[in-house]
Amino acid sequence: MERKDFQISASDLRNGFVGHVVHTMGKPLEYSSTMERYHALSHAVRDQLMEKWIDTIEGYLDRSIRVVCYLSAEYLPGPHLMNALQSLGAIETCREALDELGIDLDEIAVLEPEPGLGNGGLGRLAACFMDSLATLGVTTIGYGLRYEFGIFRQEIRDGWQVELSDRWLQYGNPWEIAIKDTSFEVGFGGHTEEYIEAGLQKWRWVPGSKVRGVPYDTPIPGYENGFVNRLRLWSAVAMDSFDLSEFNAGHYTEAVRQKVESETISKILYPPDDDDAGKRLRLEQQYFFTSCSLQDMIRLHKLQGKSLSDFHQKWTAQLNDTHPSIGIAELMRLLMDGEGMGWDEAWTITQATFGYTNHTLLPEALEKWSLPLFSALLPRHMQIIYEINEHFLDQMREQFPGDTDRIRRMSLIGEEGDRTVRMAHLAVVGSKAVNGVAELHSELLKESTLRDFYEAYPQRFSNKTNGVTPRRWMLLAAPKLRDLIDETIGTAWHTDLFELRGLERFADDPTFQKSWRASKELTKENLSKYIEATQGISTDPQSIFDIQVKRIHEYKRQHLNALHILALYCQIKANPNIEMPSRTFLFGGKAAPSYVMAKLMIKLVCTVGDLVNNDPDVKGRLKVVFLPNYNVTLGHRIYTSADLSEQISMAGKEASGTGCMKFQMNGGVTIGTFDGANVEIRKEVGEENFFLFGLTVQEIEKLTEEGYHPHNFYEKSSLLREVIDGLADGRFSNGDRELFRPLLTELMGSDRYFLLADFDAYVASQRAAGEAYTDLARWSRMSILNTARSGKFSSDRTIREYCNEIWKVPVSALTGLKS
Ligand code: 26Q
Repeated sequence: MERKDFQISASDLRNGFVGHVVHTMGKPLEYSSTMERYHALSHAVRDQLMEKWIDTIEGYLDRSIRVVCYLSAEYLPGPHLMNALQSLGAIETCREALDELGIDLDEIAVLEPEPGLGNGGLGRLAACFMDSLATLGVTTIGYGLRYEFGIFRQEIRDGWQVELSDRWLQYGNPWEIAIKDTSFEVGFGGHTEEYIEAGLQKWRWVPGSKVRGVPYDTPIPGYENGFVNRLRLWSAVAMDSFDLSEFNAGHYTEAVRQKVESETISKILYPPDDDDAGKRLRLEQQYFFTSCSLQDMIRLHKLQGKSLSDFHQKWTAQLNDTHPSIGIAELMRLLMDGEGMGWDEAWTITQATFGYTNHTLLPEALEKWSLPLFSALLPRHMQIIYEINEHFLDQMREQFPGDTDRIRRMSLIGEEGDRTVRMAHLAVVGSKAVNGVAELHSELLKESTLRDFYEAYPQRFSNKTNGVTPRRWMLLAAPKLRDLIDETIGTAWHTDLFELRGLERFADDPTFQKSWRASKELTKENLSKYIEATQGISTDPQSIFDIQVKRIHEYKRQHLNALHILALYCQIKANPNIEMPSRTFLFGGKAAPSYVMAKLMIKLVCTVGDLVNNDPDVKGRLKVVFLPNYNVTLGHRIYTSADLSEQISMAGKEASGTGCMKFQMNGGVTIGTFDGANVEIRKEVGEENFFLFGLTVQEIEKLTEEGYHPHNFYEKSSLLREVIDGLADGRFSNGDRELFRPLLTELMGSDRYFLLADFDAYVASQRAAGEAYTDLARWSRMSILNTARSGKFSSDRTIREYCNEIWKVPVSALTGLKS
């Protein structure tokens, strides 16, 4: 790849913008609405990416380039406009261009609805990876689903979560291009048939119905390098032939019903729930996008005039969790039934194509499909999976003779209770590489969840610690911090985050510390204004901003955080003049709609907020705010405003976590458990710059073996008793004793997530953090060192590891180009 001059002039951008207002939106500039201006500007910026985008198509057809295909059911890219402008090095140019027309860029940019095509960490990780892949100049296609309705919009009414539909495509999406003449058919149901061709026994699948997949492409620009990849999301449309036969038979309403039904496949993103009704559709979605993606890869492969025997030389496909792992059986089917390849060759190619990333240790979260559902929907794939299983188990019997228990545990088919297809087992068996997402997680995978597989194929396993893109999470989200760092150490850190080490020598410099604090205070003030405007709650930017944002889940223990706030409140009530640094506690995150306990945790946080925000004794020392509808857009404000980052999951439960890295990069200091990526953050920043507390995985194991009795911890801690008793007797909830009973029953009963065991240690660690904060110079040093030592957590480092060790593709040496 050669260096390109991509500097855009203000007049080019202005002409492009005005041109689109007139020619695309059909309005004179003076009568155009802000939304129309957003669309016109997006088109003008997209135009600037188009030629570079077309260049990367050559890579798909260039025999010497291996293409990375990232297969993910979720993507959370965040708003495109400002990111695209930034990648072109044109934010200020654009501001200038619009200024002359009397138009404010920021007013336009806030109108962009973000594509909420994911639930949380896994979807956001896919988006960070796409940014790094483009920035490193790696030819990539990100494949996924174009959900018409993304993750629900969250409102909080009377402290309870309410879900509203997300109509993100309502006003059209200027960032996508539908490629309607490249589409694929995807079958469902029906039966399989055996037949003989040229003396060979073969199988064909006769599906009961078919759907057409149409790709919608979104450009993914690299940072200031003139390289643009594509995100290709599939949308389901009814097959024409469907309607025809029914129309001809005079069944008009039946034809329309079938059309509507087939198009529901890409309608809605599912939350991670146990909702039975959604199960079948979710499997349909997974198969639909995976099949379209593999058919697309085969089409592109053939376009080069190459034999399919080289498929794995040209393509490498990464499975983002098991959601696309049906692709292993689908590639086998396409190669054998479609291309006439024999089993052994098809299996060699399939295994050499896929890599599998695991994102969870919780055995109950490993994907399983009921066998009757699976074989009704995908009968040919069921046959193929049985055959893979036969070959695999034969091999295991040879490797572990007589160990029938092991064979039963490893089978792709689960036989306990209702029979199931175990997707994680399929993913491991059908891939060349398997990885976890943080060191601890990868170790625990080998020791527990995937232990048998590790013993069978040790060389397949590795760790790839997650990372996040500093382009969005630092440069875009905190422009003032960026300026300060640029002035201090230059700009190389934008594409080589280890360069931030250069800040270490300023960690104790009083002038630099002052600028550092000023930059953080500015973002805190902005967030305070936002909170005042949206929630009507005043917060003090001088107080400690102590923030926990992530999906709401018992293992993440937002309720432990709430218990600590209640403990501080009790201390104030007992002694209203007690000395205590002022704290603002911010929470954000969505609960799965059917997860009753998670919804009660939100209610708990809001109840604690009502209590402490309005009690005159508190004298503003505590503020608690639940920020509704936490998403990427809100994340920009939040990650840059934290003093303390709450990463308090029960040890061994959070595979990695990535929010922790966004806080750290922006100078947030972590209070956290020995879990996920926390372990590595602490190692990088040094133990004196991290507030560690709580039981380790081994200590929890030991306690469990000895018998864990939460009541013992309740008895031992007077502060804990006061908080628990207060919740039970309704003291914190206007006398309502019933409200939090389910929560208390869990905590005092089994306490599966060891909140009570960790409570005292958490309170002590919080006290230490509060003390550190009151020493301005000490805290500033900690904050600066957290940023300076965050280099490891750039997704550029993660992607380099995947490229070198799994995908075997070269990364471009180009970094930080500015023409
Ligand atoms: C499953 C079945 C039915 C419907 C939905 C799902 C489903 C959807 C999303 C299951 C899981 C997810 C998402 C999981 C996820 O986000 N995991 C997180 O991945 C991050 C990136 O690796 C890690 O940092 C987090 O630790 C991990 O929890």
